[in-house]
Amino acid sequence: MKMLWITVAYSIPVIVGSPFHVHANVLYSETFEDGSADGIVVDYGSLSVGAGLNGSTGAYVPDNRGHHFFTLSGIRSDDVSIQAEFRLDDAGVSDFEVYFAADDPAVSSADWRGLRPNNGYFARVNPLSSDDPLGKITRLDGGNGTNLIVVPNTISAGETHTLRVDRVGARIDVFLDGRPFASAIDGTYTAGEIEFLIFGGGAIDDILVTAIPEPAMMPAVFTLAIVGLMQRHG
Ligand SMILES: [Ca+2]
Ligand SMILES: [Ca+2]
Repeated sequence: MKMLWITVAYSIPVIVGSPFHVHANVLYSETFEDGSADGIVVDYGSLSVGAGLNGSTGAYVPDNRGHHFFTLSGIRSDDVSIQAEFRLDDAGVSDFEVYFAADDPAVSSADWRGLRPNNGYFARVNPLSSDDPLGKITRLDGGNGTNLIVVPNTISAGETHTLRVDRVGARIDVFLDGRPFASAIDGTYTAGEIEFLIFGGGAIDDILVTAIPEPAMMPAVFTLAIVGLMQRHG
């Protein structure tokens, strides 16, 4: 009887994560279609809900071409997938960065650098023609950046793209328009905030953060196989 109980207990998470509850793992979602940027704290700059990307009616749009930082309030960044559509408008200087496992200095500053996280990571993608033409996954330690990987950028200003960062344990995988863009292994920071930077004008839309199931919850088939073996030999 005890072995049957184990079977039920370890199978439940898999049943819950089945297509019957496809939205159970959404931690944050914002399409800006309701005209309101919900759950967002602007750390630096000023953004408003404006014309959407890909024909939608709302997106988050910087009010000028300077630096803009914002945080998804209270959303965890361990074992998550962070996705957003973006468009950059300045072919020469634009940046788009997704920060994760990042701290929030929470210190007022007249300079955008004073509000950038001191510790954590960011994934960056820029127009190919920009002054910083490399895509990166960078770790920040006390404000100092160490590039974990640099890759060539492929995008142009004025285009809409999707950046996705998957962070599970120490593994970081970045996808551009669904294709692998850059990957790194670094477990220095595992917890912290999710923040976005946009510079040089543009727009951000369809932000989606989903929890990636813990690897221990994945192998239900193996659990059942092991229990089956236990029962067979029991
Ligand atoms: Ca909204
Ligand atoms: Ca939208």
